[in-house]
Parts: sequence; C-alpha cells; structure tokens
Amino acid sequence: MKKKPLVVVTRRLPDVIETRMRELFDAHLNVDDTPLTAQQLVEAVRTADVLVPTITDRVDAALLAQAGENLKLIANFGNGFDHIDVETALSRGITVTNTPGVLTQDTADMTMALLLAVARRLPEGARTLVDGDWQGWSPTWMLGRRITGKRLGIVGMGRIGQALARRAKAFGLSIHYHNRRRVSAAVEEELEATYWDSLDQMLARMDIVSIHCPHTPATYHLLSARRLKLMKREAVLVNTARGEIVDEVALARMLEAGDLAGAGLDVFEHEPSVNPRLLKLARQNRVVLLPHMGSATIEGRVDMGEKVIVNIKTFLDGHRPPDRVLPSML
Ligand code: 8YV
Repeated sequence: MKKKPLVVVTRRLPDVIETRMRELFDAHLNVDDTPLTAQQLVEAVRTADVLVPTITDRVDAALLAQAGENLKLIANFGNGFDHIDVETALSRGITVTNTPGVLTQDTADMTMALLLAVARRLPEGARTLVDGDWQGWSPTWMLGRRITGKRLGIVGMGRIGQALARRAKAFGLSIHYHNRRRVSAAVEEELEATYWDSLDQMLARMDIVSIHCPHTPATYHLLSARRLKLMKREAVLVNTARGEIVDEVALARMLEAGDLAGAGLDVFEHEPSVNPRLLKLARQNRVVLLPHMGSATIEGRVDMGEKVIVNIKTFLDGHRPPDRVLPSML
C-alpha cells in the first residue's frame, strides 16, 4: 500500500479537522497545543512532506535550511504569512499556501467591536459594574463618543478593509481609505469611499484610523512616530492586522501625553508579550487591548482548517493549490 504523506501540524486544530487529517494523511498532530520547541520544529521540517504552521511558528531561512528533501508544501493555518520566509521557501522549491477569505467577516466584526468598545467605553463600564462601583445613572457619567457621522480612515483596502467599510457605512461613518492600488469604481461607489493617495494627508483628517494591510518590509512601522503625530488629538487608532505595522512605543508615548484619544489593539509587536506601558494605559481605561482574537470563532477555525486540507490535497494530487502565496504578494 502507498505510504500516506507525512503532514506535521504544529498546533491543535478543531476536532473535525484533525479527524479528517488523520483519515487523509499520516498526520502528526500536536496533542497538547503548546508551540513546538525550536528542536521539534527542526525535526518537523526534516521529516515532513507538508508542514502546517501557525502564526506562533517562526519559519525562517535558518529553519528552512534544515528542511529535508521531502518538504514540498507549507500550508499555513492563517491568512497572514509574515512569520514565514516565503522568498526562501519558494527559492527552495517549497510551495506556500494560506487561508484567505474565510476569516474576513470575523476579523471585520472584531474590528467594529473594538472600535465601539473604545468609543463607548465598554470594558470600563463593564468593569465598573462588576467591581460594585456603579453609583447609579447620571446624565454626565460614563460618556463615550458618538461614532455616527465620524470619518473612518482604512489603511489597506483588501478583503478585510472592505468588509469593515461595509459595516462602518451601516453605522453611519464616512469611509476613507489609503491603499497601494485604488479599488474598483464599483466598490468605491458601493461604499461611498474616498480614496487618499497620500496616507499622511488622510491620517491628518480622520476621527478613527483602522489598519488592514499585511505586515511586509514595506509596512513595518508604517504608522511611525512621525505619522502618528499627524493624527488628530481626538482620534482613535484601531489595529487588528499586525502589531509591527505600528510603532508601539511611539503610540504609547502619544497616548500617555494625551496626543491621541485612544486605541483598540488586537495585535502587538512582540506577541504574546505586551508593552507594559500599553498595559498601564489599559488599566487606566485609555486603550482597549485584546489577545489576538480577531478571527477567533468556532466556525472560522473550521473553515480555515478546511482550506488547509483543500490546499494540501490539491497539491498532493499534483495540481496547483488554490491559495498559493505568490512572489507578487510579498
Ligand atoms: C490567526 C491571523 O489567528 O490569519 C491571520 O493572519 O492573524 C489570525 O487571525 C492566525 O494567523 C492563525 O495562524
């Protein structure tokens, strides 16, 4: 009987996905869900035909240099692939795939939730009540900011940016965006979106800025100290993309100085550790911080797993997998 291909999965996945993987492949699953050690990861790339990493694995050039001949596919469980040295992988003849599309709506929902949580002081209100500090209703107490009628600047108008724009439009925000390329006239019309060629100019005029571009060498610290300073003092920054896109130290400094009204962050530069200055600001109810939960839904994780399986199966059947990461995407 033909040997089943060895597929190494670095983290626990939903039960239905693991079961299916066991049926289809010689699946090496990580039963205790702690990230693989550096040594285990080396072992994985040496032996596997297919590696299924997640954002918690650093698949860099040093690791890939130790890959065995068999390793021909890295089927990432996730949309973002900035933890994988795709260029090196491709140069070694290894195909890389991701899971686009299936986490778009969940991430856009979470962005909207974060935006509302900051503007309407949700965690602060909830904490006050639970701590027994609610003295009763008052006309001037716990006032947030109205979002209807405000200007939302979206940095990165791909799938998630557009999904956020649809939601935000329904909430009565006006939509502005900056993107490498202008989206189609039809989409602009649908969203009544204004395109800003200059990120700097857009930042200076927005009430809320939300980040939805990928993290690449070109977008590292795109929201630099200089650019953050362009934002209005009353503005709010939301980030559900990647922490590295924002200069976190500069952001903390601005929030501490009252030069920016607030921030909602689901992602951080050095996850899972979070800058203590941001933690302090969260305790002071100046920012809302979440532990990278943007795409964390039961349905979404199953959809992601199914995409991974389709990519692996298609590849192993000798065809081009649907979600290849191409050099043009780097
Ligand atoms: C996932 C994400 O949790 O897909 C992405 O890019 O950031 C996530 O929401 C993560 O990537 C899983 O590997």
